[in-house]
Amino acid sequence: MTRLREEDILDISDSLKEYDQKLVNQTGKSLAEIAAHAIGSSGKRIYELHRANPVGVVPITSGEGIINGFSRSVQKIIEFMGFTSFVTGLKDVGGLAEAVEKGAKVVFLADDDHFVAINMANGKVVDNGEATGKGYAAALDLMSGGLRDKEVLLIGAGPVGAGAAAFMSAHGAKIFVYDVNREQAENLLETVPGMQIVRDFYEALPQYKLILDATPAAEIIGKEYIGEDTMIAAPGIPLGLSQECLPLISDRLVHDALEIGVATMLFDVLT
Ligand code: 2YC
Repeated sequence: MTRLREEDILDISDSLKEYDQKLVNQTGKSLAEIAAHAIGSSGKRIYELHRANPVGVVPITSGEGIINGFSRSVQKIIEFMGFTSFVTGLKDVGGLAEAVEKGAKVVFLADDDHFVAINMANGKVVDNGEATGKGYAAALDLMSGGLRDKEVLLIGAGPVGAGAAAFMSAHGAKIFVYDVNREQAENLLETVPGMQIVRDFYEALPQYKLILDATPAAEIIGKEYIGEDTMIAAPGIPLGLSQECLPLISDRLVHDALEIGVATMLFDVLT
């Protein structure tokens, strides 16, 4: 799974307001509304029910260790959603104990292999990959005016792609999936009825206006594939579009390093 770099998350905390406005301009909905749409619930209801319960974020030193700014970015996104949140002073086991002692109802923590939100009250665990996939699919659903009966190219059949496929299938999209690892795409077919596998990526790519790029592959989509009605939701880090695409697609591309995934994790783990 991709490991974020400090530079990927450097300015998240200071730009949440403008990012939220950008999402409203692109999808008609705010970050919180996209997260609520992703899990099919009302953000207001979740907020009313749970805003009093603090959310703890625990820095984890295992594996490649702390990413500067990661815990703080997660905490700021949660705070932006209107919830009380804090980064624990201690790390690892001490941090988890501190979060519980401070009455955290939900705890966020990530090592190199898993990034989860845990509901301490009922034991629910939400994984960042699946939540991110659902959140981005929800954003594409809103940006496109609704995915029902529309063809979508899903690139990547890992945890993020699986989360996206579940949402898009439930919303009536015709999903065509490509994964460089064909077996992974075939495995996903078993849980997503009606989805079809794409054999040749570059032969298929020009045929799709709606694309969900759930891969960590960089620069796989060049500007020759961007039409004036192409819309791309790209949770994958690094971004799959080459730099030359950005001026052509700017307001029809949804892409961030943490925001949509964390917002969806929070609402999902509280419902
Ligand atoms: O600072 C810390 O607590 C580190 N242990 C955090 C490591 C996060 C590693 N995972 C990632 O960078 C990304 C996630 C944001 C989603 C998938 N990989």
